[in-house]
Amino acid sequence: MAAANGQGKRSAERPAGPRCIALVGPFQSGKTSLLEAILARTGAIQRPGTVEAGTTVGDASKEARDHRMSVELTVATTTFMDDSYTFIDCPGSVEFIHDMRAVLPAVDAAVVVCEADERKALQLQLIMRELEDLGIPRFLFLNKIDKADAQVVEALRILQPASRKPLVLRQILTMNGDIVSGFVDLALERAFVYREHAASEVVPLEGDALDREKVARFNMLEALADHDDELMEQLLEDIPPPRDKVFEDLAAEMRAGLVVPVLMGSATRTNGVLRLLKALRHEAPGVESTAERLGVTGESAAYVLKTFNSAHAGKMSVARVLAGQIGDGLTLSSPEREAGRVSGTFKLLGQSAEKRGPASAGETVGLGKLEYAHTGDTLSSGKSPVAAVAAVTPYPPVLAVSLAARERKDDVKLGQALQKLTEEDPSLIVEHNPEKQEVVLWGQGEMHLRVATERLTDRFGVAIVQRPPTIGYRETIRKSASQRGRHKKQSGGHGQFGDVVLEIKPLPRGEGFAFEDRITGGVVPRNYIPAVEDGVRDGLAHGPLGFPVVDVAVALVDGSYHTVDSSDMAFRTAGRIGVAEALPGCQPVLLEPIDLVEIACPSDATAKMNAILSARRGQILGFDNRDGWDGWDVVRAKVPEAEIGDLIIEVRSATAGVGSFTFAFDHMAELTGKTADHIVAARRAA
Ligand SMILES: Nc1nc2c(ncn2[C@@H]2O[C@H](COP(=O)(O)OP(=O)(O)OP(=O)(O)O)[C@@H](O)[C@H]2O)c(=O)[nH]1
Ligand SMILES: [Mg+2]
Repeated sequence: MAAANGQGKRSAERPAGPRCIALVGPFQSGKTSLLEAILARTGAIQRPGTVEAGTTVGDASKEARDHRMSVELTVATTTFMDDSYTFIDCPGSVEFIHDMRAVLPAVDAAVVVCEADERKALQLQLIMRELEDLGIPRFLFLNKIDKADAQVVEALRILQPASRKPLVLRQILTMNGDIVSGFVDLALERAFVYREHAASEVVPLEGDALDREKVARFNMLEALADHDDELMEQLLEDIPPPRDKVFEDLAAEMRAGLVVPVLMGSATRTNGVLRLLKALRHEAPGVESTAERLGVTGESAAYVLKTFNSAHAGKMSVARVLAGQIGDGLTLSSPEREAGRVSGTFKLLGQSAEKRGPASAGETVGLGKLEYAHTGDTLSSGKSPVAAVAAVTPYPPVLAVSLAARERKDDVKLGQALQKLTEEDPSLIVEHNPEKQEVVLWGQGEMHLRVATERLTDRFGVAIVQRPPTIGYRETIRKSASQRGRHKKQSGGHGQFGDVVLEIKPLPRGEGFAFEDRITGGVVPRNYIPAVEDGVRDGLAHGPLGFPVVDVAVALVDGSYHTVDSSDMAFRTAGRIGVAEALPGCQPVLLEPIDLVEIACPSDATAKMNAILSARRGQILGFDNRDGWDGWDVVRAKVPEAEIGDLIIEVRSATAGVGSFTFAFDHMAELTGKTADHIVAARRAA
């Protein structure tokens, strides 16, 4: 990984070739607006659209427009000063974070778009950690400076705790009264005034701005000198370092992930965008470094960072070529499977896809019709597939909804649509539950599921009905009983006769079901006994409270038979009748599933989590420091499954959106009183 040693590569040379840059950052920080500004500035579009008017290249889907937020990533390739750049605008909402996580391994660098907003600092921390852990070089772009009332120094105080590496200011702002009017570039030592939607204009650096520049520049150089002894000496001896050396250090230390340069501007006014592009041009690493970071082997390799299914164009795999050349007609394989034959190579600009020739190392393109390719695959065209360069597992889902097609005839269509949705977004999971006869869609939160269900209707034309998923209640008994079950029917010729005596008793929790044959003297012939057991199981499938009965032992102790009229069927019926008649007298009691829940949250929210869990009948087990996460805790509790349903909504709202949890079935527990009565009554009514 590149992060360890910044002293190694000191080359300030500009890497040649196409780049792939992720735009990431907290919710609503202005990533999609920044992409728009970049595309306008580089001439890929005539003039920038706005998120408000729904005219941006990003967020072009109906769902994104409706909700005014990114609900999936946008890929856009443009050219800046003769180099090709593909920008990937990632959604900021934690519910859609998988799109970002799947992209990160393949990018050369990330631009973290953020605001000087204390409330978003934790979200920023989560994103910075992903980048730090993967060793992705990163810039911070402090956005919305047109409305910031705080000074940049103040902004740094808010933002620094989110990063484990020092944030290094590259610019300071100049003001005209209360309004930001321009900036000073600390590396160039040059002052600029902003012009809306146009390149900034150079102005003399003088007066108060010059004084502030001196201080800020010294701070920047000091941060760089921490990794460069020569620069440190120059600073100590008051020798002004040569400009080239400063740029060289900025580039080398950024590429090595030792520092995080902070640039600033306003996406909606296209301010600071050219500076950002120039920094990317000179400082962001190229595909060679990225391939090295990923340990790419082999002559051709491409990483699939997203999969789209569009109604007209079919399946499209967005891939970054990491080595070699990839284009039409090539058959690609991952280590697991053959992915298919490329049919169409496309340059992407949001929803528009333009056919083009083969793509070479560094380029990010759409590849058509790779039927068996998945997001996250490492594909290659050689005889033996190259090893996977990354494995991105989605976070476990936290919220579920039970779905059905409104009309039976759409059942198959619903299944196909769900398959397409999960192919595009592996953080959605479909669970078929035969016992409850329902299809359950699991996702990362309310909006995530909402967008998925909207797509089922809007994109795939399946009208659906939704309800909360069924909870797996059971029932058991507290008392033993002995019961005769008799089935006798005399209708015309052949009759039916089965007669059994059953002893039913409770078993310890979790033991399920046991059947015992205690027949002596052949009063029930051996060959009918399996049928009796089947009948007993039939009887236990629906207990007196309406749920499957568990943790019971049933013994067949006596009975009788008829040489002509007895049959498997008759004995099965007798077994069922015996159980059904016995259970109401055995003090049936409801059992509910209890899960072990672990909430990860910032420590100052731990007390709130305890309160939330207690209010949900949770039994708090305690809390610990979260391993490797300063200032975070993990709270553990045993919580009824019925109370976990919308837990994520409360957890997020109490943690500025950053809290999360995992859960796993732990045990079944008896439930009595009003809550139990309600559940039984609801079951009867259904
Ligand atoms: N004043 C001001 N508003 C901005 C700026 N950049 C973005 N916005 C506004 O911030 C809101 C969110 O902008 P987006 O570009 O959608 O932000 P985003 O980061 O893509 O949002 P998500 O992808 O949903 O996380 C919109 O209302 C934008 O108009 C800026 O520089 N200045
Ligand atoms: Mg966006």
